[in-house]
Amino acid sequence: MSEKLFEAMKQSIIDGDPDQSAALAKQALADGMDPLDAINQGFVLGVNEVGYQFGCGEMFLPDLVLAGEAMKAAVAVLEPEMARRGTQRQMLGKVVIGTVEGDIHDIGKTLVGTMLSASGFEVFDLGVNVSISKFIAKALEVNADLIGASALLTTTMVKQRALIEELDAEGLHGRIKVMVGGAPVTREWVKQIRADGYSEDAIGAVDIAKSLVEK
Ligand code: B12
Repeated sequence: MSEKLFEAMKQSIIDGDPDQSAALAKQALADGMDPLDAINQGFVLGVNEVGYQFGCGEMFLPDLVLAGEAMKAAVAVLEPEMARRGTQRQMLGKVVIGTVEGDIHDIGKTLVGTMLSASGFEVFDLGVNVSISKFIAKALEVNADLIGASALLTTTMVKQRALIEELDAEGLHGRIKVMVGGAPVTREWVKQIRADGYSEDAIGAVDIAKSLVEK
């Protein structure tokens, strides 16, 4: 039965239909489905398909915009349940998270923030298009353990490196650890820029964050 629902979820994103994606998200919750399964096995497949077709020149910017809106509508329905399911309530650490300057993709970053906060981290989400100075100022203000920097464009990934270089220059790297993520980020890149942690999804981000605060 879930297979049919997952397929409909994928299709609602490809169709760029926020009413349909939100309705399917509500149906998933009513059926008792884990909201993360709905995201990872349903909606994200649609987003990947649209991204692929956009890359091939078979879909265009308006399709990307609509797919993004449909994805956000579904996530908005699922997020409260994701947060509610987070059982661990002790404070694990503080994380400042945001999408780097020049980049306005926020769906993945917000998911990571939600999962971290559901898992017991105190999360300060600075939104999108976040400058390096803003990341660092907030991290110092709240005495953060970690900064999470998201980048979805090959042109903005370089800001992740610049953030680490600035923390190094100010003697703060070590006290404040950096985890990075976003579709174009590879392990090779993570090694190259000497980031402290990386994950390709929101569940992995929680594991990485936990291991970094324990170190
Ligand atoms: C939706 C979308 C948009 C929407 C964004 C809406 C929004 N509010 O976010 C809009 C329409 C605005 C958009 C705009 C653009 N986009 Co766009 N977009 C996408 C698309 C289809 C999906 C992204 C997404 O939401 N994925 C779903 C989430 C759940 O996945 P995620 O973001 O990867 O996040 C997960 C992981 O990466 C990880 N993660 C993410 N962040 C972090 C952070 C940390 C710390 C950690 C540990 C983990 C982590 O965990 C997340 C959860 O599992 C992608 C294609 C793709 N498959 O990625 C293209 C894509 C990213 N876009 C692309 C492009 C080119 C653009 C534009 C430049 C188009 C244009 N000509 O204007 C603009 C750029 C605007 C800007 N300055 O930022 C390209 C990038 C190519 C490249 N290599 O640089 C892509 C890959 C499409 C393609 N195939 O060409 N886009």
